[in-house]
This record gives sequence, C-alpha cells and structure tokens, in this order.
Amino acid sequence: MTPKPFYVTTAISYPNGAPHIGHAYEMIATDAIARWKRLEGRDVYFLTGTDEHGIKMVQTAAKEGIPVRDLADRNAAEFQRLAEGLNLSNDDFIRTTEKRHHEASQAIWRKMEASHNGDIFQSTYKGWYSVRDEAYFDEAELTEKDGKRFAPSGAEVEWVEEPTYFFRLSAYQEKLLALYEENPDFIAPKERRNEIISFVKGGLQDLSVSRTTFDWGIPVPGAEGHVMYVWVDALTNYITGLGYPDEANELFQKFWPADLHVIGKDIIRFHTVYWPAFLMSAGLPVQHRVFAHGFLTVDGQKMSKSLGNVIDPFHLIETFGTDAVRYFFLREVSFGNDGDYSNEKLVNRVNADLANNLGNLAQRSLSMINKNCDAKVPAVGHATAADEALEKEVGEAIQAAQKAMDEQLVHEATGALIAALSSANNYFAAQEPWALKKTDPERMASVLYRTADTVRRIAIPMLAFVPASAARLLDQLAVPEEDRLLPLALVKDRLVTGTELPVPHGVFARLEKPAE
Ligand code: ME8
Repeated sequence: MTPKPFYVTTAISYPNGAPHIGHAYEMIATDAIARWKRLEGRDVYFLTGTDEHGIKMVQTAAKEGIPVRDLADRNAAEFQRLAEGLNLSNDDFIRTTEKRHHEASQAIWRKMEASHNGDIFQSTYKGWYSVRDEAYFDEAELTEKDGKRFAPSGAEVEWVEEPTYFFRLSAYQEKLLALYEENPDFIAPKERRNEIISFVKGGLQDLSVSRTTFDWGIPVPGAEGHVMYVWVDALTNYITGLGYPDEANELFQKFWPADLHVIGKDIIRFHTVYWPAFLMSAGLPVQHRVFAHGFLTVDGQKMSKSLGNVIDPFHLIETFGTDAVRYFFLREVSFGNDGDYSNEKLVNRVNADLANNLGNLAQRSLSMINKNCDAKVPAVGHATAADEALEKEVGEAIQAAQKAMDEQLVHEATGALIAALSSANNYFAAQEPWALKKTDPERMASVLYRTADTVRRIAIPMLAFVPASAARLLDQLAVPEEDRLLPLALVKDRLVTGTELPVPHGVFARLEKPAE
C-alpha cells in the first residue's frame, strides 16, 4: 500500500517588513512536520510564501517613499533567504503577486459568484477596519480609549464606508458547525476549537470582500475599480500552489485537500471560518486540519519595534547555527502555546540536549570504535538484560515521538527522543566499555555496537528537527541514504558489522552565551 500523500503549508507572511523570529518559528515547525512525514515514507508537498497585497503594504510603501512593488520584492526576497537559512524543505515558495495566483484568485471568485446561493453580491460596507490586522470588526469587539477605537489585537481601527462586494458568510453558519462536529480534529489545539465553535454559534455576518479605495490587489473579475479583500486572495494561495484553477493538475489531484495548515493563533478565524466557507461555496473540498501555534515573546516581553527587542532570525542563525536555532524552538516551546526566546535559554537547551546528550554519546562511542575496533562497525554479541532494556526504551521513544508528531506535538516528540538518549548515556557509563577493553573485548565491542546503533535509531527521527547535523551523524555511521527512514529506526541492530566508518568528528559544538 502506498502511504497517503501529505500537503502542509505555513501562513504566507506580509512582506511589509523583514521577517522576525515569529515567522522563523512557524517555518521551522512546519518544516519539521513536513520532514517527519517524508521520513514516514510519504510523498509530501510543503508550501510557504508571501502575502503581498492589501492596504498595509500600500501604507508601508508610502511611508518609505517607494513603490509598493519594490517593497514587496525587497522583503519577499528576505523571506526566501530566511527559508534557505533555516534549511527549509519547501517544495515551492508562492508570492501572491504572481500571475498564477491572480488567475487562481479570479477563478475561485467566479466560482463563489456562480454558486447556487449567489454567494457574492454588491452592497455598501460601513464599519471598522484594522489595517494592521487587515480585518473588519464589529463595534462590540472594539475597545475605546481617548476617542480612538482599538481591535482586540491592540491595533487602531478606522471607519470605512464604501461600495463593496460581499460574501454571504451568514449562509454558512450551520454548514461550518456541522464541519466542526463531524471533524473533531479540524481545529487544533482543542481550546481553539471551542473558541471558534462559540464564535460561529454567535452568528455570522456577511463579509465585505472587495475594496474600492486603493488598487494594490487582485482585480475583481468584471467589476472595474474593485480589488479583492486581501484575505480572499491570501487564503487562495493554498490552492494556487497546487496549480488551481487547473483541477485536473497532477499536484491538485494528489494533494488537495490540504492535510494541514500551520498558522499562528491570531489568524484562526480566517482559516477555520472564512476559508472553509469559501471552499464550500466554490464547490471544493475543505482542508483536513488547521493547527494554531502560539506567539513568541522575547525575554518575557512582547516583541515590538518601539521596545527595540525584535530579534532578527538571520542574526540568530549566524550566531548559533541553523540546527541550534531550529532545535531550540522545536524543543523549548510547547507547540500550540506561547513561548519565550532568550539567548540564555537557547544556549542552555542546545548544550544540554545536543552537545552533552546526543553529541556526547555519538562522539564517545564512535571514537572508541575508531581506536579499538579497527574503525569498523564491531560485532554484536548476545543481548544482556541491560541491552534489551535500552533497545526497548529506544523503540518506545520513537513510537512516542510518532504519536506526538501525528498531533503536531513537536516538543513532546523531541522530548521523548532526548529522554531515550539520556538513558543511552547512562547505559554507556554503566557498561564501562573502556574497562571492558582489557577484561572482555568481545563485550566491549557489543556495547559499542549497541550504543552506535542507538545513535543511528535516534539520529533518523532527528533528521526532521536538525536535518544537517543528524545527516552528519548518519554519515559517520555509514548509514545509506535509503535507510534513513522511520520504519528502519524502529528496527534495532541494523548497523552492518565490518562496515568501515570514517574518522569521527564532533557534530554539535558547545555554544557560548554571546556578550550582551
Ligand atoms: O498574518 N510569534 O501574515 P503575518 C509567533 N499574511 N508567530 C507569529 C508572530 C509571533 N510573535 N507574529 C506573527 C499574516 N506570527 C497573513 C497570513 S495566510 C493565508 C495569510 C505568525 O506576516 C502569524 O500568526 O502577520 C502568521 O501565522 C505568520 O506568522 C505570518 O504573519
């Protein structure tokens, strides 16, 4: 049986500024999920990109005194560079200003317009708009201070009155509630699901889906002067990426509906209310699942330009290295909850888990093999109770990691693997292979074999999290590319006795906390 294909996406970021660590975090986590699914042997498609239309882009460009397209080009390139710097395995990078995306957005618009309810109609929008959120708000959702009104995000709202097209969202209340009811895993984490269900139960108003006061957007087909509301085109990126409107396209056939949209908690409503409603209206299958991660703070504070604590992800990569940065976020932040960044936490976490735990085990066992076993995979002897206990624990840890990854609990998956490594270090210390060298060289060989095989078994799943470092470990164990798959991590004693091994070198350097 061929395993099911898997389509996963990040949100597409606004390139109104350079990427920050919130963006990097989402990319890293989604990449870990994509890589894990590939390790399962599945055919994966992973899409990320930039969301380039909307009034926020227009205003930022005006402030900088540059054409909005230049702003989009400049920052989209930075997001692409970040994807490379983080060693992302994305299959495509979509920019919403591309021609293919204009075509897809106009096609879905026409489908919604032609739907049997007549889901698109003309009227006049009168209400509040937050440029920073690119979102409309009801009066009741706002707070007031010094005569100004603010959205729940804290962004100031402005009063908007213009003739626009509307989407008949009100007609989808029951259908959406049925969708959540029939698919309990549609929204994760669970608390988010409850919030959305009560929001939808509270009643849905029709949504203004075009703008007439600026032109930086995708033209509404057949309606001069109207550009699409940025979220209509933004959400559509997920199908543009698969070749929509050509539904017969191989990618679309294979990968739609998406298995998983990974997004931040601030944009759940768009992904679990608007997007499924648009898809239903256009007669397209709805995505399977949306996972909302939390927000990152820095040293316990919200990141903001005025506090001057916005962290540049490129700087982190340069300072600590890609895998250290990836690992920190994947292990330290409980996926789905908010998390905090500090240099100190990163250094401590990476040193404890990667340098002292995984790196130490690999380096100690491999250098002993190099010196004492002719630099070849040693022979494995009869298993003692301690050997069996270790091998069982490693197998269970990989299974626990698999179970966690099935629900995107990335921090639990990394945690399970690291716990097994601690046991393996204890095993190595207790067996004292260096003492066995004189007393029982056969047993020494066997202990070294089992330790090295444990490194192999853990390094395979670690390919999802620290891909370059885990690959270097597997190179040192001479594990062939085609054997770097999860089902083979579950099998013990796969190293082939007598295989020549390269001279080992440390893969994880100990990090120093940078001077403030
Ligand atoms: O929302 N911590 O773009 P965006 C963690 N274009 N995640 C964060 C974060 C933080 N401090 N700040 C932002 C948009 N994010 C839209 C998406 S999708 C069709 C359109 C996350 O650049 C945020 O939650 O504001 C979102 O998932 C992603 O970064 C892009 O945010």
